[in-house]
Amino acid sequence: MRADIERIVFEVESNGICVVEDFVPVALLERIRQRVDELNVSERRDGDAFLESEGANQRVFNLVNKGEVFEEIVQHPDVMGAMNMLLGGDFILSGFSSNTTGPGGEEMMLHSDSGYVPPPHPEYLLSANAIWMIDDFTEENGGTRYVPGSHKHRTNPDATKEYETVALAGKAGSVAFLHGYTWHKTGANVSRDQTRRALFAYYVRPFLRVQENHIVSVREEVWHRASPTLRHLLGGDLWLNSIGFFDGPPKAMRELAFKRRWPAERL
Ligand SMILES: O=C(O)CCC(=O)C(=O)O
Repeated sequence: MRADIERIVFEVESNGICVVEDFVPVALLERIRQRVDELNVSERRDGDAFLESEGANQRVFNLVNKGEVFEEIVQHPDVMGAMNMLLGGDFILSGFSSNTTGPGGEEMMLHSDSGYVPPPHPEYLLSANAIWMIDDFTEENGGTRYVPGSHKHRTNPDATKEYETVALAGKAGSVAFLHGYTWHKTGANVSRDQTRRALFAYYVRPFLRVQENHIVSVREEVWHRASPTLRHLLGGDLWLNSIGFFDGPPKAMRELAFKRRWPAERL
């Protein structure tokens, strides 16, 4: 589907969140489910699993490195279109993880995805999340909860206070776009037998330090087949010709700078 990017941006900026239903075609949803399930099983089996709530909740990090379906969807054109408008025309991937909640899964600490930047946060947006709902999100199964209007505060929640949250409910196959200053958390999974699988594709302005160090942790095979968009998302490009050097600027740039500094007669 082609989403209405301007509506998404308007709602995220006004309400701190926008849910787009029927975003993910059924066949794609099945491929995502299958790979998330495989990873949940294999990381537990290999003793590598990141578990919370005594194993009721499970995260899988660095998804770009763990399945071609994730390489594909992290650069989904409609997500790119929305992020482009939200994040000032350029952005990179900070992290891409799944979070599966199971019965007994506890709620997370309330936070915003820009909480590590000293408040007050700038008026412009620093980060945004695309939440891929792989199962229905409900009040019972640990659907994400958020504080409506909190993105306007441009600061972090006070950990000593209680805030009223609402459940981000939505059908499997929806994608929710979350403003990077919206206070939110994983909900408690109080269901008897429901699992909630979700993906969190977290994008930031290109001058921020990223959560996952893709330059180091993404396999060469993935880099080799990456599209220009994916390479850019993984931090493989220079930003403003000055951020992201590898042993200084590329040779062509050095020569250019050298010529500028030393007029032709002195070369
Ligand atoms: O699992 C969820 O619903 C929320 C996860 C979250 O808040 C995060 O990854 O920052």
